[in-house]
Amino acid sequence: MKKVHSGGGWSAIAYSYRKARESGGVLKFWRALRTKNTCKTCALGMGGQKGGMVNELGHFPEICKKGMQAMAADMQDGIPRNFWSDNTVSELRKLSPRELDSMGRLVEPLLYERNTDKYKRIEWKKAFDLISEKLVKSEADQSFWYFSGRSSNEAGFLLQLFARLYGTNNVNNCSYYCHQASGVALSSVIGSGSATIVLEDLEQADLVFVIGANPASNHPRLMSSLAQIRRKGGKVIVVNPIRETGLVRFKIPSRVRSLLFGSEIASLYIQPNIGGDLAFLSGVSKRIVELGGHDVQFLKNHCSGSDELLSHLESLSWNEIVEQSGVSAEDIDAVANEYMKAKQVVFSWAMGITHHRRGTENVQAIANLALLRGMIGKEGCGLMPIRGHSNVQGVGSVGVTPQLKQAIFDRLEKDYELTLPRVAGLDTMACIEGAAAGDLRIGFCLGGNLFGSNPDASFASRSLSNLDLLVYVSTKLNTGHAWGLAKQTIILPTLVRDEEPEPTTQESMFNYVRMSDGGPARHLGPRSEIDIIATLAERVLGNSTPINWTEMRRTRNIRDVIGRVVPGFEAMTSIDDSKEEFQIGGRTFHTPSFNTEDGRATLHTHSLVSNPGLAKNELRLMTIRSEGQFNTVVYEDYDLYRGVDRRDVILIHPADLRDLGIHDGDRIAVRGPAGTMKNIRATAFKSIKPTNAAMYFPESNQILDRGVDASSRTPAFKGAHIFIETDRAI
Ligand SMILES: Nc1nc2c(c(=O)[nH]1)N[C@H]1C(S)=C(S)[C@@H](COP(=O)(O)OP(=O)(O)OC[C@H]3O[C@@H](n4cnc5c(=O)[nH]c(N)nc54)[C@H](O)[C@@H]3O)O[C@H]1N2
Ligand SMILES: Nc1nc2c(c(=O)[nH]1)N[C@H]1C(S)=C(S)[C@@H](COP(=O)(O)OP(=O)(O)OC[C@H]3O[C@@H](n4cnc5c(=O)[nH]c(N)nc54)[C@H](O)[C@@H]3O)O[C@H]1N2
Ligand SMILES: [Mo]
Repeated sequence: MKKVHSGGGWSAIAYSYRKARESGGVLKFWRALRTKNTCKTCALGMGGQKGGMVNELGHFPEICKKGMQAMAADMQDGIPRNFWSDNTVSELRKLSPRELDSMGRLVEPLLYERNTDKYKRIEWKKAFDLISEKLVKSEADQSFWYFSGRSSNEAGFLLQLFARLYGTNNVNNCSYYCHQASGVALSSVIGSGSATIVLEDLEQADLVFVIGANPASNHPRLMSSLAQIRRKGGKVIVVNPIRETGLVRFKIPSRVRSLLFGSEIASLYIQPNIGGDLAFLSGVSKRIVELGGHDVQFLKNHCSGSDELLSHLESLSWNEIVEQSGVSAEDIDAVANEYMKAKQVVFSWAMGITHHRRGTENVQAIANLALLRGMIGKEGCGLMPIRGHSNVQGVGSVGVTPQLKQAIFDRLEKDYELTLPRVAGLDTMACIEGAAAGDLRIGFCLGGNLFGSNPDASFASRSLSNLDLLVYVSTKLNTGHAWGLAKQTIILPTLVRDEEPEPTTQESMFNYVRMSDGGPARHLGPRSEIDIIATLAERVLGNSTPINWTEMRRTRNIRDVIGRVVPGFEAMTSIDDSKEEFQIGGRTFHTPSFNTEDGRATLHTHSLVSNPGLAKNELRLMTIRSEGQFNTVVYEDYDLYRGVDRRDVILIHPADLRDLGIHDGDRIAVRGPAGTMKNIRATAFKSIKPTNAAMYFPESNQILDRGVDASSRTPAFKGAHIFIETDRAI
């Protein structure tokens, strides 16, 4: 497949046009995109009350191919009735993630029972009967509740409240496999777990670091901000083991000049080894201090731990830094010099930083670098984790975490006279391990693909198969519905955001809360998430609990409770009348006074543990997203920007192929810590740093082990070591 020379551009536009035609006509598609609903894909956020494809600063059109892909997929026909009688689960298992998604929308409740090997269609009433009877008979702490980040604040809040009043804190969301390390690290530094900036700050910056993230594919609208910064003479430093085409050059579809000629993105492109960031970031910090570029006054007035950090940096040896990061001392010096020249600096990062055993420390090291020059707590600079799902931050804010924030807990107990459980709840990995150990019997998944998002796929499948009952509230089929099956598995079909009968709200990664109007359902059959949750709660708990679940069917009533109990969400109580979207208070810092007890930011020191080097045939492996997928949902098999036209590949530098004695296109086996994948196509990829390799998530999850970052419990999806085996290829 021919590799394109820039991201975005005409190919993105032509693609969008094709998707529009497929989904029933360009006009119909355009109208769907322009409704007052929040974009369904990434957490950069757009749409809502300002209209579809509009950002919080009012810019239009904000074009994103991902949003279009998601919309077109939701506009598919329903899965035909005879599909379920014609196909067994064994047959579903033969389908790829792309094939499963393109079967269409789920429109009827389905029941799978292990002895049958088939899903059968059931009535809603039967589904609710089965689930509520099982819940009533079981121990609450033998259940767990997993949430993806697509659902609304209202659905997230209501379901976690139901789970807790039912009696368990085993409540968690996909963030535990995503940005949890960022949340834990940021809280340890500034006492608040999300971005410290708003979109306007980003656009004012004169230097932006993009570390371990590929926004050209995964957050395309961020590219217009980066291009804009470059156009005004600012700089962008990219840190990534892969030279990603779209981070080198990107054609912004909504800007004529950029569309014709392309915009340069990276002014400096640093390629560390996978997992080399901690050493690299420590190296840049060390160099800043050597050059006297640190802000002594800021450290003295606004930070704790600076003496320890400065002496620790001094003690690090340059040999160690260079060897462990894979970045030369000259390159580190160049980065330090750029940083010292800049006045307003934003640090952004994503999964290349968090998906490691030292993910939390990686994020703390980014914060150290920022604090050394006083780049948190003033306009135009700060920290920006580039978050995943469109409402992953929102569900976390409103309480979808094992432990509720103390303020939410207290207000629910005092103001609403509720008694909430006190036993510590389980995070996502603990739920999978708990199910495997037989401690958990029931699972309930509000969206997502819990099976597909797990490392060590065969363990995940075995673990879920131990459950008596697993409920999926889903919009479309995914691999979880074929491989993540309990003794009884029920799929409840649900409406997507722009089909909700009542308004809902979502929170972007800039802590901005938007409101979606919802809209007409495209299919008869699916029910709204709120309706499903309220019905179950009514049946299991009844309206005698202090919460009246029947009233909670009105999303406005849920917003009222959220506004009263969740700190920073006060404006929720009036949003139905005012329609005013809002910035959550107390999270963005334009003065250096932080949410910690003493108002100071904390610097952390990190030891560099020397790594043993690579054995023969051994490479470092990262698992990544292609341009044509959204997590476990694959829309296209090709990866346009990387020039790869299939997914059963491992991307390896040509120099490594030579050392391994193999050729581009050869079939090999890849042995990882939890398994071996055979019949993988070795693919020459000169954009990756030698000794590093990449495979696609979720297919490669079968070879990854369950190792997690100790502080945040985020799996090391990008921290595996693998062996290339040529003798067991097929
Ligand atoms: N189109 C699309 N958009 C998405 C998603 C999607 O699947 N598809 N998913 C959404 C979600 S939930 C998320 S969390 C985000 C994910 O967004 P990203 O984090 O951007 O996605 P990834 O592909 O997992 O990895 C990003 C980059 O990390 C680099 N990388 C890997 N290991 C390392 C390392 O050790 N160090 C450094 N410096 N870099 C490394 C890879 O080369 C890759 O370019 O995107 C969201 N948006
Ligand atoms: N190896 C490896 N593994 C990874 C990663 C990696 O980079 N490498 N990334 C990790 C990350 S960052 C994440 S976030 C997780 C992804 O974790 P998840 O969020 O669990 O997975 P998704 O694939 O996004 O879930 C897709 C499904 O959500 C359902 N859905 C879509 N819209 C809606 C809706 O509006 N409501 C409801 N109820 N359901 C809906 C559809 O049925 C769809 O099939 O995977 C993690 N796993
Ligand atoms: Mo994510």
